[in-house]
Amino acid sequence: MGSREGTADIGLIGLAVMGENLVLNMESKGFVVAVYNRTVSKVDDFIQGRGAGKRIIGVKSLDALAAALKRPRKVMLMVKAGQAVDETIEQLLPVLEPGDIIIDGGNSNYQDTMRRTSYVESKGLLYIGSGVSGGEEGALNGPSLMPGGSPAAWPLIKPIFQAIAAKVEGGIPCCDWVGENGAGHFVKMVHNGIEYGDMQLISETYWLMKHYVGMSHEEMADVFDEWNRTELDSYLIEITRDILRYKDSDGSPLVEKILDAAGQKGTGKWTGMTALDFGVPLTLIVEAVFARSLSSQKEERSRAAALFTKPSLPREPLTGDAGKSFIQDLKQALYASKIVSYAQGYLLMREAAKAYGWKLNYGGIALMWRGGCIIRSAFLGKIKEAFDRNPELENLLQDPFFSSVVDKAQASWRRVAMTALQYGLPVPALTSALTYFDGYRSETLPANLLQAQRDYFGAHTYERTDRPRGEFFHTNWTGRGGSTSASTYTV
Ligand code: NBP
Repeated sequence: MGSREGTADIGLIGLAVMGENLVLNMESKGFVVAVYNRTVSKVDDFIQGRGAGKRIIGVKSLDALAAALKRPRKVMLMVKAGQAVDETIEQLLPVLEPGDIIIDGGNSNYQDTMRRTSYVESKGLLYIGSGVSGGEEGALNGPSLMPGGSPAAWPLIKPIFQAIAAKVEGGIPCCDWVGENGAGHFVKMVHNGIEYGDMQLISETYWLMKHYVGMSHEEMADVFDEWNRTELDSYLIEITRDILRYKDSDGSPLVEKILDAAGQKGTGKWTGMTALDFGVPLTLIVEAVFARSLSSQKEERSRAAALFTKPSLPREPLTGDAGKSFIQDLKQALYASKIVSYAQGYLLMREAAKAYGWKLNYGGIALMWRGGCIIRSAFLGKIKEAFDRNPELENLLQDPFFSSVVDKAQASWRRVAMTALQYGLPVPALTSALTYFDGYRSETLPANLLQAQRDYFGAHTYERTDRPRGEFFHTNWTGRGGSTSASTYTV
């Protein structure tokens, strides 16, 4: 390790699609970037290609990378999530010094980030695990960045991170400190789960427009275009409009030629698994993950389709006032379901924050997602306002703005759900959101019977409505069992 300090503001390892674009973004904001890639030929390719003539220093070893950087060194990893991150950290530790910062910008599991933060800190260095959202285009022009990890590292990376992040009204960067250790990657995971939910909701809306209302692709695109100029203004609505307008070479809509078998990379599943671990009813996102799983069983669905009678759909398209009024209902149903999805996502973050001692800034998170990322939307501004009104907000559904929107949407939402159920059109996200809402707004639920069943077969005990909470009772239901109860515990 040489004692002379280098000139680069930051180093980046991993010149694949995300890494390359982030480097170009950093350079365009005036930072000098040193770049390294495991397959070193890619360094030359980049320096001679997209990086030519820019303040980018290509290096062929990690020693050279360390020597190229100003102190404290900041090294950002944009390598494949998983083992590649651990391996790269191991190789970096001997060439870095205490006080230097390792940043992982990949889609890492938040628990890995928690482990890596304490490991890297135990070596005297600082660690950041940051969610980076917005894909290739976001990386180049301004992603949403969600950094967490060692708090002492934040002031040191903040100027670079906030300079390269997307900006919303008033130049506010879509990047702020999220919290300690794995908080940044946790919030990114929830973002991805919400993305699954939003995409599924929009797809279900399209399905009803197509099969129940009988709309053409141009008509559907026009509706999404109109919605995009209202409270539903969002990137995903916008691209849905463009996708519906897109024609294949034969002039027909390309979307209808795309196989209805959805892929997934696992971040929605992680969100669902985490919700199960925390006991948070994240019903909409989990339904969205399962909807992808069911869609991917294409061949089996084809066999099942031949077995059952199909409910018959209206023969004629729903035109005139009936059509217009159903589209209005759909808009309300989509909006209300989306509110439920975000409410559930925020509940998950709240539970995790409690468990891990993170002080999450919920309004700030909405702002980080407001621009740059896939779920960017005007709606997130409303979430920010809700947390500004009440930073301790228990559930978004309790905010006066959101509760009034959902209350007004109820009748439409129910009409849409009933129509879908009547005609056998599967809309799991829309209906699960409504079912969650009905459960949430019900002071009483049939869990009294469920508790009786548990006590009947397992002596699991129950609390009584006529006694204070926390007192547990067991009944000898059959007269055969004893009076010993099982210990109570909650999972
Ligand atoms: P990939 O996820 O495809 O990873 C490719 C990079 O990882 C290459 O630079 C490769 O080097 C390097 N790498 C691998 Br693979 N194994 C390595 C190892 N053991 N040691 C060192 N380097 C290794 O790239 P990406 O799509 O640019 O994504 C980078 C990260 O950003 C991922 O975590 C991804 O999930 C996340 N992300 C991606 C997107 C997106 O839209 N693509 C969006 C947001 C976040 P090589 O050239 O030598 O093989």
